[in-house]
Amino acid sequence: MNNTLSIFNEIVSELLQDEKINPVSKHVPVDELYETIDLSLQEKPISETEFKSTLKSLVLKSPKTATNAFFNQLFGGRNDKAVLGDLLSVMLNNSMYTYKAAGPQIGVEKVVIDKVCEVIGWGQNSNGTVAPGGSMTNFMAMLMARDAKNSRAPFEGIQHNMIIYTSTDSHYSVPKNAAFSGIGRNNVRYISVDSYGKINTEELEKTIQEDIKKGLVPTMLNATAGTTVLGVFDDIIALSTICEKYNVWLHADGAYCGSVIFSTNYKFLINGIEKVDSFSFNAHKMIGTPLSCSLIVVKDKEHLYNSFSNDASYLYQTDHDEFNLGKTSLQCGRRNDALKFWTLWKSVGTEGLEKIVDKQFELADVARNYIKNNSDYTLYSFENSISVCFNYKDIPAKKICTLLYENSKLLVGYGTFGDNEFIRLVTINAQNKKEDIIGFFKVLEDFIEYNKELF
Ligand code: ABU
Repeated sequence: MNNTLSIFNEIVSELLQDEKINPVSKHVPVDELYETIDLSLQEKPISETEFKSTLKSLVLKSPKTATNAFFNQLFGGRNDKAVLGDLLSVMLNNSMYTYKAAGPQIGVEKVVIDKVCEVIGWGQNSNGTVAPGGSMTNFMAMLMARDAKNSRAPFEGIQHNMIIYTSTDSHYSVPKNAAFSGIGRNNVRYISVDSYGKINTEELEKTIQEDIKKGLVPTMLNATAGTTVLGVFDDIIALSTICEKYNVWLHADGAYCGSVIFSTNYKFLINGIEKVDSFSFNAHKMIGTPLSCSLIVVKDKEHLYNSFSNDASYLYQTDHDEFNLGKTSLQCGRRNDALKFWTLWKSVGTEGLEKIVDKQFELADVARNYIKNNSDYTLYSFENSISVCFNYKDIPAKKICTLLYENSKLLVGYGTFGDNEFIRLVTINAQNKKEDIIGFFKVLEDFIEYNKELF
């Protein structure tokens, strides 16, 4: 193992050096992938030297997500204390279903979940768990909503036409989860959004009333705290009033921006979060832990047991079920994804998490101001969002993003809102500085200036 760890250190040192010189890995076109890196598997073992050199090649040619040139998705950067926690979780290889198999690691997850519930303002009756990503925590919410509506559903299957409500700008996991849960994709109602991208509450209420008249069963509303494109927050307080009135489970999908709960300045964006039935957020997004670390918390922990607990005499062989986390999780075998969040939180404190969140909004302000002060740009997104959406010189966004990628300059994506397609710059890497954001625009402008023939 020590020898292998020294290979790990050697490769990682080289990667860290390389990231400084080449913040974007050279683009490997799909049709050249297998010629560029030897990924083949063969019958016989290979030498240590060949093994190491292949691994290095693989690592150095993979997209770099921790540098100041990665803005493509809703994560980025590298937090050393969180990486340490994740590496230790791999080394320990505990499985989180029982206290017997994970011991103090169970305490780590429980402390993280309890602290999140405390930050929300919930008491002892709340609880939560960790799952491999926002799609999965949203799925857990839908299953709990289904079972809360009809406690026979987990035993007999869906008996009624249950209906799910979500906005047109919500995450794509909602229809997938409706299919997985047996509720069905056709039973998802997509409610339109206003000019800022927030779900229309009047249309929502009207749709619920129409469904009730048809004898359908309104079951869950999926609210969004940070839509994937514009980074907009639905109005939780208004939605909670509607959900209470019609007995609809309210889930807040905060995968992208739910971490604003840690910020005194920005938690107003999810005012009323204590009123929801369930809330999920990804620490691997705004908090900056390595992938993946998605948390779901519920106001009433009974729902977790009702939907996810199952006896298994070969597994649960000790008492104290509160510490046998398999009773409340989606998976059976499950790594400790809470440890990376805990190591970070332990080292920087809640104040440190607040700084991480606030920095992203500061960087977004830098980007928005740059755009507003330069007439070559058009801005499409709004204040209090870490998604900065824009076009440059009316050049199609897709064309700019694709050429920047293929020429190994920057990784950034594009999105749409209404009839507009634009570049989406996500300032989620709190390790970036103001200069990195200005640098992003300079790289983009220079690339277009010196490659006019491509545009
Ligand atoms: N849930 C991941 C969303 C990815 C993206 O919008 O970039």
